[in-house]
Amino acid sequence: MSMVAYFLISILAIATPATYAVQHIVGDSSGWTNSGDYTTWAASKTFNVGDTLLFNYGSSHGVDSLSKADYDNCATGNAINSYTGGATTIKLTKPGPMFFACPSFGHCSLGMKLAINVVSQTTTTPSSDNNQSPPSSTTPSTPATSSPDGEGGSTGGTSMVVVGLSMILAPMIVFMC
Ligand SMILES: [Cu+2]
Repeated sequence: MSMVAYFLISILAIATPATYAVQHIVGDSSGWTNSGDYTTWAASKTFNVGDTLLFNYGSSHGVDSLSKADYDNCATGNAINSYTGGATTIKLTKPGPMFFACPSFGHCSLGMKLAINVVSQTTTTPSSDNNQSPPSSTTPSTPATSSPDGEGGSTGGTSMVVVGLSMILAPMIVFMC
């Protein structure tokens, strides 16, 4: 039973970092309103790739995904995406900045706008792979230069077989005696 528990805990410990995702409720319990301060709200959060944003709002509001320029100018006419319905979930699929505002007239100017920066939890993994690539590309040249020693390698292999056989045979001889 304890082995099973240990096994399950081991799996969880391995699986958890990969599947760990947070749902950020914009504005927390206050939701997405024209009296919120989303700069302060976002400043206290870390937004990772794989996390989600949940906007909860009343029927007089909406959520537009905007470019930075349109966000800065509260110009919601060119929205990348527009969402309505009172509960909008947006998955953070890639690292980088994201900008949102309410398209209702005047709401963005009142502060109903949100800018976040999405960061990748796996940023260090690709760079370490890149670090490993150059050594692996130089590795094939090493056997190429040592190929003239191939005969020495084969005799080494033969002696290894002899050693291996003697290691098997010696106990057999001892056993038979
Ligand atoms: Cu609004």
